[in-house]
Amino acid sequence: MKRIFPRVDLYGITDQPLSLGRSNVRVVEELLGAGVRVIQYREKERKTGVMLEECMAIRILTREAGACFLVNDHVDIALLVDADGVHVGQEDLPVSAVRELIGPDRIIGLSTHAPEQARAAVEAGADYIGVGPVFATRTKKDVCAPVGLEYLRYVARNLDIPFTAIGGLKPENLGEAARAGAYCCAMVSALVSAPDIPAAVAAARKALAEGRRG
Ligand code: TZP
Ligand code: MG
Repeated sequence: MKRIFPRVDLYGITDQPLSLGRSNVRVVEELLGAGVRVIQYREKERKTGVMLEECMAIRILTREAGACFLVNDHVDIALLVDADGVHVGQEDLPVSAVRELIGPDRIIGLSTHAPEQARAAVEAGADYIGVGPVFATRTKKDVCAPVGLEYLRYVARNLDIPFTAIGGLKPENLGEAARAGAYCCAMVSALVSAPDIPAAVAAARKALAEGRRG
């Protein structure tokens, strides 16, 4: 059965080095407990065997919570743990290749940074796109300059594909992102680096709701 990228307000992404000494599994437990329903496992420095073990545990937790579980880059791990899909960037395996490996039913997310990339993602059969970095971020090392709210507005107004805003999002600017058309907002540091993750999730939700009203 085709898995669907759910319509949710918050999308949590792991980052072990930013997690204040907590394990990824612990952080995901807290995110799920706080009601986050899309989780992406994203690790750049861990050994593959460790990533597989963490993803197995996270698959169990996300399944219990009814949450969507995506794996960044590692198609092999996604398949081994029966993740709901894979998220790739512009310089990773192309969507067509990922599709060949994971089949028609799993979700493919693609990071995009400009209108032509977004249109190409639709063309290639991505199931959702990442739109960003909206604001400056120190989380991703090889990231391009912030694309700002303009590109977010473009996607919200012109394209029919599910999307998530990403990059430098935090309670202080989520209102702006919401007003530019973001519904789903993906965050790394604002969530995983928070000493109190449920409080961070609540603050993000409040900021988004206020932004939508304003
Ligand atoms: N892709 C574009 S920006 C980014 C990724 C993975 C990092 C976002 O991290 P943060 O901490 O939410 O700015
Ligand atoms: Mg990648």
